[in-house]
Amino acid sequence: MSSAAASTTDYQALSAQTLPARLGALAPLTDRLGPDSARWSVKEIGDGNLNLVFIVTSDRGALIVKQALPYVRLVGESWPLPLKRAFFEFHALTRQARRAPGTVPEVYHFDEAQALLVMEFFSPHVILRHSLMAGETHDGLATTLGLFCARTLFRGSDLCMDAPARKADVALFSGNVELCDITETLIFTDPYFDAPRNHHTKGLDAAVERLRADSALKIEVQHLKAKFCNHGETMLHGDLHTGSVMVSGNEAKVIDPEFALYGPMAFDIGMLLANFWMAYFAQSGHEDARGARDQYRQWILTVIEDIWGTFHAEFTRLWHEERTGILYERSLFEAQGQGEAASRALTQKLYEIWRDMLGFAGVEIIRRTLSLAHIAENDLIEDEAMRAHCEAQGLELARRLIVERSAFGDMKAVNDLARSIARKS
Ligand code: SR1
Ligand code: MG
Repeated sequence: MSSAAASTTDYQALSAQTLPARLGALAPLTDRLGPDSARWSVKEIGDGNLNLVFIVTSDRGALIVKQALPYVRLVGESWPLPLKRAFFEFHALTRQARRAPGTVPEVYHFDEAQALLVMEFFSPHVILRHSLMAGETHDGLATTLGLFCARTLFRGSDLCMDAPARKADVALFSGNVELCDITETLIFTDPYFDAPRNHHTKGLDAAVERLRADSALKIEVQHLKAKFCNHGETMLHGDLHTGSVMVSGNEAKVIDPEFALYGPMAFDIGMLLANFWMAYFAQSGHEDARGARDQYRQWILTVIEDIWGTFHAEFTRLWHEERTGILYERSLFEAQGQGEAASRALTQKLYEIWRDMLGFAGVEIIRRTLSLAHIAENDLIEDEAMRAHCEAQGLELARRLIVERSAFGDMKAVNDLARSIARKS
Protein backbone atom coordinates (compact mmCIF):
# COMPACT_ATOMS: atom_id res chain seq x y z
CA MET A 1 0.00 0.00 0.00
CA SER A 2 2.13 2.88 -1.13
CA SER A 3 0.52 5.11 -3.68
CA ALA A 4 -2.03 7.67 -2.40
CA ALA A 5 -2.81 8.04 -6.09
CA ALA A 6 -6.55 7.41 -5.98
CA SER A 7 -7.92 9.02 -9.11
CA THR A 8 -11.54 9.56 -9.92
CA THR A 9 -11.34 7.41 -13.08
CA ASP A 10 -12.84 4.21 -11.67
CA TYR A 11 -14.29 5.76 -8.59
CA GLN A 12 -18.02 5.68 -7.99
CA ALA A 13 -19.69 6.99 -4.90
CA LEU A 14 -21.72 4.36 -3.08
CA SER A 15 -25.32 4.75 -2.05
CA ALA A 16 -27.36 2.75 0.45
CA GLN A 17 -29.03 1.12 -2.57
CA THR A 18 -25.86 0.19 -4.51
CA LEU A 19 -23.65 -0.86 -1.59
CA PRO A 20 -24.86 -4.46 -1.15
CA ALA A 21 -24.42 -5.32 -4.83
CA ARG A 22 -21.07 -3.52 -5.15
CA LEU A 23 -19.47 -4.91 -1.97
CA GLY A 24 -21.47 -8.12 -1.62
CA ALA A 25 -18.68 -10.40 -2.89
CA LEU A 26 -15.97 -9.14 -0.55
CA ALA A 27 -14.88 -11.65 2.08
CA PRO A 28 -14.20 -9.03 4.79
CA LEU A 29 -17.91 -8.16 4.58
CA THR A 30 -19.45 -11.56 3.91
CA ASP A 31 -17.38 -13.13 6.72
CA ARG A 32 -19.02 -10.75 9.16
CA LEU A 33 -22.45 -10.14 7.65
CA GLY A 34 -23.19 -13.39 5.86
CA PRO A 35 -23.06 -14.23 2.13
CA ASP A 36 -26.51 -12.97 1.11
CA SER A 37 -26.00 -9.24 0.64
CA ALA A 38 -29.69 -8.85 -0.21
CA ARG A 39 -30.33 -9.42 3.50
CA TRP A 40 -27.99 -6.66 4.62
CA SER A 41 -29.50 -3.42 5.77
CA VAL A 42 -27.65 -0.20 4.94
CA LYS A 43 -28.02 3.22 6.50
CA GLU A 44 -26.03 6.33 5.58
CA ILE A 45 -25.31 8.34 8.73
CA GLY A 46 -24.37 11.52 6.91
CA ASP A 47 -23.32 13.57 9.92
CA GLY A 48 -19.71 14.33 8.99
CA ASN A 49 -18.25 17.32 7.16
CA LEU A 50 -16.45 15.36 4.46
CA ASN A 51 -17.45 11.76 3.72
CA LEU A 52 -20.12 9.14 3.16
CA VAL A 53 -20.49 6.84 6.18
CA PHE A 54 -22.70 3.74 6.03
CA ILE A 55 -23.67 1.38 8.84
CA VAL A 56 -24.19 -2.06 7.31
CA THR A 57 -25.99 -4.62 9.46
CA SER A 58 -27.31 -8.14 9.16
CA ASP A 59 -28.57 -10.72 11.63
CA ARG A 60 -24.90 -11.78 11.98
CA GLY A 61 -23.19 -8.48 12.74
CA ALA A 62 -22.51 -4.90 11.74
CA LEU A 63 -19.69 -2.83 10.28
CA ILE A 64 -18.91 0.62 8.95
CA VAL A 65 -18.20 1.51 5.34
CA LYS A 66 -16.65 4.95 5.01
CA GLN A 67 -16.05 6.43 1.57
CA ALA A 68 -14.41 9.71 0.69
CA LEU A 69 -16.31 12.01 -1.66
CA PRO A 70 -14.38 14.02 -4.24
CA TYR A 71 -15.51 17.24 -2.57
CA VAL A 72 -16.16 18.71 0.89
CA ARG A 73 -19.58 17.41 1.84
CA LEU A 74 -20.29 20.34 4.16
CA VAL A 75 -19.86 22.84 1.32
CA GLY A 76 -20.63 20.84 -1.84
CA GLU A 77 -19.00 20.21 -5.20
CA SER A 78 -17.73 23.78 -5.39
CA TRP A 79 -14.95 22.71 -2.98
CA PRO A 80 -13.17 19.70 -4.55
CA LEU A 81 -11.13 17.50 -2.22
CA PRO A 82 -8.96 14.55 -3.33
CA LEU A 83 -10.01 11.01 -2.60
CA LYS A 84 -6.56 10.12 -1.27
CA ARG A 85 -7.58 11.14 2.26
CA ALA A 86 -8.91 7.58 2.67
CA PHE A 87 -5.35 6.33 2.05
CA PHE A 88 -4.03 8.54 4.87
CA GLU A 89 -6.84 7.48 7.19
CA PHE A 90 -6.02 3.83 6.51
CA HIS A 91 -2.33 4.32 7.23
CA ALA A 92 -3.00 6.40 10.33
CA LEU A 93 -5.43 3.80 11.72
CA THR A 94 -2.97 0.95 11.28
CA ARG A 95 -0.27 2.92 13.10
CA GLN A 96 -2.59 4.07 15.91
CA ALA A 97 -3.77 0.47 16.38
CA ARG A 98 -0.16 -0.59 17.02
CA ARG A 99 0.72 2.39 19.19
CA ALA A 100 -2.47 2.60 21.28
CA PRO A 101 -4.03 -0.88 21.04
CA GLY A 102 -7.75 -1.19 21.56
CA THR A 103 -8.51 2.50 20.98
CA VAL A 104 -9.27 2.74 17.26
CA PRO A 105 -11.53 0.77 14.89
CA GLU A 106 -10.04 -2.31 13.28
CA VAL A 107 -9.81 -1.95 9.50
CA TYR A 108 -11.25 -4.99 7.72
CA HIS A 109 -10.72 -3.83 4.15
CA PHE A 110 -9.27 -0.85 2.25
CA ASP A 111 -9.96 -0.08 -1.42
CA GLU A 112 -7.78 2.75 -2.59
CA ALA A 113 -9.44 3.29 -5.99
CA GLN A 114 -12.87 3.54 -4.37
CA ALA A 115 -11.42 5.55 -1.43
CA LEU A 116 -13.26 3.33 1.00
CA LEU A 117 -12.56 1.70 4.32
CA VAL A 118 -14.55 -1.12 5.84
CA MET A 119 -14.16 -0.92 9.61
CA GLU A 120 -15.29 -2.11 12.99
CA PHE A 121 -18.61 -0.61 14.10
CA PHE A 122 -18.75 0.50 17.72
CA SER A 123 -22.21 -0.07 19.16
CA PRO A 124 -24.05 1.25 21.11
CA HIS A 125 -21.46 4.01 21.16
CA VAL A 126 -22.38 7.62 20.41
CA ILE A 127 -20.29 10.61 19.41
CA LEU A 128 -18.79 12.16 22.56
CA ARG A 129 -19.89 15.66 21.51
CA HIS A 130 -23.54 14.56 21.69
CA SER A 131 -22.99 12.92 25.04
CA LEU A 132 -21.46 16.13 26.41
CA MET A 133 -24.54 18.00 25.23
CA ALA A 134 -26.82 15.51 26.92
CA GLY A 135 -24.96 15.87 30.22
CA GLU A 136 -23.70 12.25 30.34
CA THR A 137 -20.62 11.29 32.33
CA HIS A 138 -18.16 8.54 31.36
CA ASP A 139 -15.74 7.08 33.87
CA GLY A 140 -12.44 6.21 32.30
CA LEU A 141 -12.81 8.72 29.46
CA ALA A 142 -9.87 10.85 30.59
CA THR A 143 -7.67 7.79 31.03
CA THR A 144 -8.37 6.44 27.54
CA LEU A 145 -7.86 9.82 25.87
CA GLY A 146 -4.76 10.73 27.89
CA LEU A 147 -3.18 7.35 27.14
CA PHE A 148 -4.12 7.58 23.47
CA CYS A 149 -2.41 10.96 23.15
CA ALA A 150 0.73 9.98 25.06
CA ARG A 151 1.16 6.67 23.25
CA THR A 152 0.49 7.83 19.70
CA LEU A 153 2.49 11.04 20.09
CA PHE A 154 5.49 9.42 21.80
CA ARG A 155 5.59 6.25 19.72
CA GLY A 156 5.20 8.10 16.41
CA SER A 157 8.24 10.30 17.05
CA ASP A 158 12.03 10.20 16.95
CA LEU A 159 11.90 9.63 20.71
CA CYS A 160 10.90 6.06 20.00
CA MET A 161 10.77 5.10 16.31
CA ASP A 162 13.44 3.62 14.17
CA ALA A 163 14.76 6.68 12.24
CA PRO A 164 14.38 5.29 8.67
CA ALA A 165 10.81 4.17 9.45
CA ARG A 166 9.94 7.59 10.83
CA LYS A 167 11.46 9.35 7.80
CA ALA A 168 9.45 7.08 5.49
CA ASP A 169 6.30 7.99 7.42
CA VAL A 170 7.11 11.69 7.31
CA ALA A 171 7.39 11.34 3.52
CA LEU A 172 4.18 9.28 3.30
CA PHE A 173 2.03 11.64 5.34
CA SER A 174 3.52 14.74 3.68
CA GLY A 175 1.19 13.86 0.78
CA ASN A 176 -1.86 14.78 2.83
CA VAL A 177 -1.52 18.30 1.46
CA GLU A 178 -5.15 19.27 0.96
CA LEU A 179 -6.31 18.27 4.43
CA CYS A 180 -3.35 20.08 5.97
CA ASP A 181 -4.36 23.08 3.90
CA ILE A 182 -7.85 22.94 5.44
CA THR A 183 -6.31 23.12 8.91
CA GLU A 184 -3.74 25.76 7.97
CA THR A 185 -6.44 27.93 6.42
CA LEU A 186 -9.62 27.35 8.42
CA ILE A 187 -7.93 27.15 11.81
CA PHE A 188 -4.92 29.43 11.68
CA THR A 189 -5.87 32.14 9.18
CA ASP A 190 -9.55 32.55 8.32
CA PRO A 191 -10.89 33.66 11.72
CA TYR A 192 -8.47 36.60 11.76
CA PHE A 193 -9.75 38.34 8.65
CA ASP A 194 -13.00 38.60 6.74
CA ALA A 195 -12.62 35.25 4.94
CA PRO A 196 -15.50 34.26 2.63
CA ARG A 197 -16.30 30.99 4.46
CA ASN A 198 -16.44 32.53 7.94
CA HIS A 199 -19.67 32.94 9.86
CA HIS A 200 -20.48 33.88 13.43
CA THR A 201 -23.39 34.48 15.75
CA LYS A 202 -24.80 37.99 15.42
CA GLY A 203 -24.07 39.06 18.99
CA LEU A 204 -20.34 38.53 18.44
CA ASP A 205 -19.76 41.39 15.95
CA ALA A 206 -17.90 43.55 18.47
CA ALA A 207 -15.77 40.62 19.69
CA VAL A 208 -14.86 39.77 16.08
CA GLU A 209 -13.83 43.36 15.40
CA ARG A 210 -11.66 43.39 18.55
CA LEU A 211 -10.06 40.09 17.59
CA ARG A 212 -9.09 41.26 14.11
CA ALA A 213 -7.62 44.45 15.56
CA ASP A 214 -5.60 42.44 18.08
CA SER A 215 -2.17 42.29 16.48
CA ALA A 216 -0.55 40.70 19.57
CA LEU A 217 -2.99 37.81 19.28
CA LYS A 218 -2.49 37.46 15.52
CA ILE A 219 1.30 37.33 15.90
CA GLU A 220 1.03 34.56 18.51
CA VAL A 221 -1.38 32.61 16.29
CA GLN A 222 1.09 32.85 13.41
CA HIS A 223 3.88 31.58 15.71
CA LEU A 224 1.62 28.60 16.45
CA LYS A 225 0.86 28.15 12.76
CA ALA A 226 4.60 28.11 12.02
CA LYS A 227 4.96 25.40 14.62
CA PHE A 228 2.10 23.41 13.08
CA CYS A 229 3.60 23.69 9.57
CA ASN A 230 7.28 23.28 10.41
CA HIS A 231 7.56 20.95 13.38
CA GLY A 232 7.03 17.47 11.95
CA GLU A 233 7.70 15.81 15.30
CA THR A 234 5.17 13.02 15.39
CA MET A 235 2.22 11.47 13.60
CA LEU A 236 -0.83 13.43 14.69
CA HIS A 237 -4.45 12.37 14.46
CA GLY A 238 -4.87 15.87 13.06
CA ASP A 239 -8.57 16.38 13.92
CA LEU A 240 -8.88 15.13 17.48
CA HIS A 241 -12.04 16.88 18.64
CA THR A 242 -14.97 15.43 20.59
CA GLY A 243 -16.67 14.53 17.31
CA SER A 244 -13.77 12.13 16.66
CA VAL A 245 -14.40 10.18 19.87
CA MET A 246 -17.14 7.59 20.42
CA VAL A 247 -18.31 6.61 23.88
CA SER A 248 -20.48 4.02 25.52
CA GLY A 249 -20.56 3.79 29.28
CA ASN A 250 -16.95 3.72 30.35
CA GLU A 251 -15.51 2.85 26.95
CA ALA A 252 -14.05 5.43 24.55
CA LYS A 253 -12.77 4.97 21.00
CA VAL A 254 -11.00 7.38 18.68
CA ILE A 255 -12.08 7.56 15.03
CA ASP A 256 -11.52 9.56 11.82
CA PRO A 257 -7.77 10.27 11.53
CA GLU A 258 -7.97 11.35 7.88
CA PHE A 259 -6.22 14.65 8.72
CA ALA A 260 -3.14 12.69 9.87
CA LEU A 261 0.18 14.47 9.37
CA TYR A 262 3.58 14.84 10.94
CA GLY A 263 3.24 17.88 13.20
CA PRO A 264 3.96 19.23 16.66
CA MET A 265 3.44 17.05 19.75
CA ALA A 266 0.97 19.45 21.37
CA PHE A 267 -1.54 19.88 18.54
CA ASP A 268 -3.84 16.89 19.12
CA ILE A 269 -4.10 17.33 22.86
CA GLY A 270 -4.64 21.09 22.49
CA MET A 271 -7.49 20.56 20.03
CA LEU A 272 -9.03 17.89 22.25
CA LEU A 273 -8.99 19.96 25.44
CA ALA A 274 -10.32 23.00 23.57
CA ASN A 275 -13.43 21.01 22.73
CA PHE A 276 -13.97 20.15 26.39
CA TRP A 277 -13.63 23.82 27.39
CA MET A 278 -16.18 24.76 24.71
CA ALA A 279 -18.52 22.03 25.96
CA TYR A 280 -18.07 23.50 29.45
CA PHE A 281 -19.15 26.98 28.36
CA ALA A 282 -22.02 25.59 26.24
CA GLN A 283 -23.70 23.94 29.23
CA SER A 284 -25.65 27.16 29.95
CA GLY A 285 -27.40 26.68 26.63
CA HIS A 286 -28.44 23.11 27.45
CA GLU A 287 -29.39 23.10 31.14
CA ASP A 288 -33.05 23.12 32.23
CA ALA A 289 -32.53 25.83 34.83
CA ARG A 290 -29.60 28.07 35.63
CA GLY A 291 -27.05 26.10 37.65
CA ALA A 292 -28.76 22.74 37.02
CA ARG A 293 -25.61 21.45 35.34
CA ASP A 294 -23.07 22.81 37.84
CA GLN A 295 -21.95 19.36 38.87
CA TYR A 296 -21.64 18.37 35.24
CA ARG A 297 -19.59 21.48 34.51
CA GLN A 298 -17.23 20.42 37.28
CA TRP A 299 -17.03 16.91 35.78
CA ILE A 300 -15.92 18.36 32.44
CA LEU A 301 -13.17 20.36 34.10
CA THR A 302 -12.05 17.29 36.03
CA VAL A 303 -11.87 15.32 32.76
CA ILE A 304 -9.64 18.05 31.33
CA GLU A 305 -7.33 17.86 34.38
CA ASP A 306 -7.27 14.08 34.21
CA ILE A 307 -6.57 13.90 30.47
CA TRP A 308 -3.57 16.15 30.97
CA GLY A 309 -2.52 14.26 34.12
CA THR A 310 -2.76 10.89 32.37
CA PHE A 311 -0.95 12.20 29.32
CA HIS A 312 1.83 13.60 31.53
CA ALA A 313 2.24 10.40 33.54
CA GLU A 314 2.20 8.09 30.52
CA PHE A 315 4.55 10.29 28.48
CA THR A 316 6.90 10.22 31.49
CA ARG A 317 6.69 6.41 31.71
CA LEU A 318 7.36 6.06 27.99
CA TRP A 319 10.30 8.47 28.23
CA HIS A 320 11.92 6.26 30.83
CA GLU A 321 10.94 2.88 29.37
CA GLU A 322 10.67 3.28 25.57
CA ARG A 323 13.16 6.00 24.65
CA THR A 324 14.75 3.97 21.89
CA GLY A 325 14.90 6.56 19.10
CA ILE A 326 17.59 8.98 18.01
CA LEU A 327 16.67 11.76 20.44
CA TYR A 328 18.01 12.20 24.01
CA GLU A 329 19.78 8.86 23.66
CA ARG A 330 20.49 6.79 26.74
CA SER A 331 24.15 6.64 25.77
CA LEU A 332 24.32 10.36 26.52
CA PHE A 333 22.54 10.23 29.88
CA GLU A 334 21.61 7.04 31.76
CA ALA A 335 24.65 5.15 30.43
CA GLN A 336 26.89 7.84 31.90
CA GLY A 337 25.13 7.84 35.27
CA GLN A 338 23.20 11.01 34.34
CA GLY A 339 19.65 9.71 34.60
CA GLU A 340 18.75 12.91 36.44
CA ALA A 341 19.67 14.94 33.34
CA ALA A 342 17.37 12.78 31.20
CA SER A 343 14.58 13.60 33.67
CA ARG A 344 15.42 17.29 33.43
CA ALA A 345 15.19 17.09 29.64
CA LEU A 346 11.80 15.40 30.01
CA THR A 347 10.55 18.21 32.27
CA GLN A 348 11.63 20.74 29.66
CA LYS A 349 9.97 18.77 26.84
CA LEU A 350 6.72 18.45 28.79
CA TYR A 351 6.75 22.18 29.51
CA GLU A 352 7.11 22.89 25.78
CA ILE A 353 4.16 20.58 25.05
CA TRP A 354 2.10 22.19 27.85
CA ARG A 355 2.70 25.72 26.57
CA ASP A 356 2.02 24.83 22.92
CA MET A 357 -1.02 22.80 23.95
CA LEU A 358 -2.61 25.87 25.57
CA GLY A 359 -1.94 27.92 22.45
CA PHE A 360 -3.39 25.31 20.07
CA ALA A 361 -6.43 24.97 22.34
CA GLY A 362 -7.05 28.71 22.08
CA VAL A 363 -6.72 28.62 18.30
CA GLU A 364 -9.21 25.73 18.05
CA ILE A 365 -11.80 27.57 20.18
CA ILE A 366 -11.54 30.68 18.02
CA ARG A 367 -11.91 28.79 14.75
CA ARG A 368 -14.90 26.78 16.04
CA THR A 369 -16.59 30.10 16.81
CA LEU A 370 -15.68 32.27 13.83
CA SER A 371 -14.51 30.10 10.92
CA LEU A 372 -16.43 27.62 8.71
CA ALA A 373 -16.93 24.58 10.96
CA HIS A 374 -18.56 25.26 14.32
CA ILE A 375 -19.60 22.81 17.06
CA ALA A 376 -23.01 21.29 17.64
CA GLU A 377 -22.97 22.25 21.35
CA ASN A 378 -23.16 25.91 20.32
CA ASP A 379 -25.03 25.57 17.01
CA LEU A 380 -27.94 23.82 18.71
CA ILE A 381 -28.50 26.62 21.23
CA GLU A 382 -31.58 28.21 19.68
CA ASP A 383 -31.58 31.36 21.81
CA GLU A 384 -29.16 33.53 19.84
CA ALA A 385 -28.26 35.75 22.78
CA MET A 386 -27.44 32.70 24.89
CA ARG A 387 -25.37 31.21 22.07
CA ALA A 388 -23.42 34.43 21.69
CA HIS A 389 -22.91 34.49 25.48
CA CYS A 390 -21.45 30.95 25.54
CA GLU A 391 -19.29 31.58 22.50
CA ALA A 392 -18.00 34.90 23.86
CA GLN A 393 -16.87 33.12 27.02
CA GLY A 394 -14.93 30.66 24.88
CA LEU A 395 -13.34 33.51 22.93
CA GLU A 396 -12.24 35.18 26.16
CA LEU A 397 -10.57 32.01 27.43
CA ALA A 398 -9.04 31.38 24.00
CA ARG A 399 -7.31 34.74 23.82
CA ARG A 400 -5.83 34.30 27.30
CA LEU A 401 -4.65 30.76 26.44
CA ILE A 402 -2.85 32.00 23.35
CA VAL A 403 -1.37 35.28 24.51
CA GLU A 404 -0.63 34.31 28.12
CA ARG A 405 0.28 30.68 27.52
CA SER A 406 3.60 31.05 29.35
CA ALA A 407 1.85 32.29 32.47
CA PHE A 408 -0.22 29.22 33.42
CA GLY A 409 1.51 26.96 35.94
CA ASP A 410 -0.93 24.08 35.93
CA MET A 411 -4.35 22.93 34.78
CA LYS A 412 -6.01 24.14 37.97
CA ALA A 413 -4.98 27.69 37.04
CA VAL A 414 -6.50 27.30 33.56
CA ASN A 415 -9.71 25.77 34.89
CA ASP A 416 -9.97 28.48 37.56
CA LEU A 417 -9.82 31.04 34.76
CA ALA A 418 -12.54 29.14 32.84
CA ARG A 419 -14.68 29.13 36.01
CA SER A 420 -14.21 32.84 36.58
CA ILE A 421 -15.12 33.63 32.97
CA ALA A 422 -18.25 31.43 33.25
CA ARG A 423 -19.30 33.19 36.47
CA LYS A 424 -19.45 36.60 34.76
CA SER A 425 -23.00 37.09 33.56
C1 SR1 B 1 -14.01 21.64 5.46
S1 SR1 B 1 -13.79 20.57 6.74
C2 SR1 B 1 -14.10 21.46 8.20
C3 SR1 B 1 -13.66 20.79 9.39
O1 SR1 B 1 -14.28 19.52 9.49
C4 SR1 B 1 -13.32 18.56 9.89
O2 SR1 B 1 -13.82 17.71 10.86
C5 SR1 B 1 -12.13 19.35 10.37
O3 SR1 B 1 -12.25 19.70 11.73
C6 SR1 B 1 -12.17 20.52 9.48
O4 SR1 B 1 -11.43 21.61 9.97
MG1 MG C 1 -13.77 13.94 11.02
